[in-house]
Order: sequence, then C-alpha cells, then structure tokens
Amino acid sequence: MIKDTPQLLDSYRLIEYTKHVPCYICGEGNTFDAELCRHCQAPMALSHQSHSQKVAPQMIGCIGVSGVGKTVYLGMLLDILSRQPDRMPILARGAFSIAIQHATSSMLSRCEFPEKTPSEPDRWNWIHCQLRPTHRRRPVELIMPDVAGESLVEEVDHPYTYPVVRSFLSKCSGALVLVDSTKLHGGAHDQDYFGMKLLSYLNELDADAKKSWAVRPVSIVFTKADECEDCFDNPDAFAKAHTPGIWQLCQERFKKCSFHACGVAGGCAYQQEYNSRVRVPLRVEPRGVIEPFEWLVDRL
Ligand SMILES: Nc1nc2c(ncn2[C@@H]2O[C@H](COP(=O)(O)OP(=O)(O)OP(=O)(O)O)[C@@H](O)[C@H]2O)c(=O)[nH]1
Ligand SMILES: [Mg+2]
Ligand SMILES: [Zn+2]
Repeated sequence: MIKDTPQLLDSYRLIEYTKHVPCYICGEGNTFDAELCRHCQAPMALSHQSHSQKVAPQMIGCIGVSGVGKTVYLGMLLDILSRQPDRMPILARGAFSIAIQHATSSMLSRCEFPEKTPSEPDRWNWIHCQLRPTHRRRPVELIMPDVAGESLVEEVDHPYTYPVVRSFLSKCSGALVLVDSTKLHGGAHDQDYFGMKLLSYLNELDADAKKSWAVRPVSIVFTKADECEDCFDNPDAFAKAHTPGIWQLCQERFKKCSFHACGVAGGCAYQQEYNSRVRVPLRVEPRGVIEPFEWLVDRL
C-alpha cells in the first residue's frame, strides 16, 4: 500500500533546458549545461565567462598554414607575458586558458616541439585572458584559439566546411598572420600564395566598409626567423623580396598592416627516432615574440 504523502516532482528541472545560451563564437543556442557548442564545438565556458563581465571580449586570430609555428608562437607569447608583468600584465581566465602555455613551455624545455594541432575544433586550445596594457585605463578582454592549420586551409579553400573558423574570423578584431620564413628563403612560393589566399578570404568576410577587415589591424609575422637572420634586420624589405603577393595585397586592401619577424628556438637539430628524423629545438631563445602582439593590441 502506498502512503498518502506529498511527492516531489523533478520535472521542473526541465524548464532550465528551454532557455538557450548563445555560443560566443557562432551565436547559436545551446543548453545551459553544454560543455561545447553543438554547432561549432567552441567551449561554452567562453560564453559563460563573457556574460559575467561588463566588457565583451575581443578576439584575435593567430592564423597560418599547418607547420608555420602557431602553437609554438602562442604558447611562448603567453609564457613570456605571464613572466613579465611590467610589460603587459596578463591574467588567464579559466584553467583551460593556461593549457597551451603549460604544454608548449614544458615541451620546449625538454627539447621537443609540440605536436601538430588536431583538426577537430573540440581539441583546440582556447585562450581567454585579460590584458592590462600600461598606457590604457581599461583592461582588454581577449579570446585567442590555437586553430589547426589544416582546418584553416580547408575553410579557405572550401568556405563553410569549418563554421567555427568562419564565425571566429568574422568576429575577430585583428589578426596575426604567420608566414614561415625558412620556406621562403628556399625560394618556394607556397607561403606567399597561402598568405594571399588567407588575406583575400578575410577581405571578403565583411562587406561593411566601416567594420570590414580593410580597417582591422593585421600583423604579418615571419616565424622561425632564428634560421633566417636577414628577416630580423628588415622585415619590410624581406616581405617585398620574398612575399611580393602578400606585400602588394596588404598595401592595397589593408589600412592597418605591419610586418614583423620572430623566432622561438635559438637553434634546431634533427634527432633520429625509429625510422624518422624529428626536428628538435636545441635551446629556447625567443626574439620578437611580443612586438607583433603589442602592435596589434595598441590598434584594437
Ligand atoms: N627554428 C624554428 N622552428 C620552429 C619555431 N617554431 C616552430 N618551429 C618548427 O615548426 C614546427 C611546427 O610548429 P607548430 O607550432 O606546431 O606549427 P602550427 O602552425 O601550430 O601547425 P598546426 O598545428 O599543424 O597548424 C615545429 O615542430 C618546429 O619544427 C621557431 O621559432 N624556430
Ligand atoms: Mg598547432
Ligand atoms: Zn558555436
């Protein structure tokens, strides 16, 4: 026999699921307890964190073909900034924002380079941080993902294959476009062609003259310049000589554009592992890592 006692109904909990939380990257609705956006796989923590702040975070793209050095650059940039509080104090928001810095610096200190970034967006590292540039009154909230070069190339070549890349780049306030200086020095034109494709893709994302990429700051960064000293001496002259396509496009279509050189490893060597030769850093000697980022943040 069932006693005549009041029973608690749990169905009221379902009401929570009728409210949709918009994804910060693509704007599509998700349930309140979703960890990743079901449309673009960006972490929903970005949305929850940005809703709790007065200032909406801005986004910066660190883009370039696979193997150009995006993961090494971003990991080292955050590591340097977090160790130099006098230059540009930085505060990571959420434990996930420290993952790339932790992984990259510990691998470099073991004389290894990080693994290639997987092409699945749910496996990318996302960084959400607060910057306090010394000459600004207000802090800057920033979101920067470590996008896989393969996904980027796929989206540029076949638009709409990676919605997360498209939504993210449409909303970015500026971009660091990475170009491999070692490949250029050898006389190959692939890096120039891909840089041009990427810049053209950005240019076509927004037709509004006031908000388009033509007026957003773009910093072209020649990576691995530790192996290509003349790139450090004069990045503009290097760009004119080795990436004429990128140089021309920047002059004609981007109002705020600058060329920089950077290097993280102070020397590299090949190590034999089973049947393959693996490139390893001999030491960590970062040069020109903060400058392109500082230039960009000043113009946001
Ligand atoms: N000499 C030198 N080599 C570097 C430097 N940074 C990266 N490399 C080399 O470039 C390779 C690729 O670097 P990543 O940072 O993984 O490149 P990525 O752009 O993130 O590539 P994806 O994850 O495939 O998109 C490394 O394995 C190193 O061999 C650098 O500062 N100097
Ligand atoms: Mg990577
Ligand atoms: Zn989304």
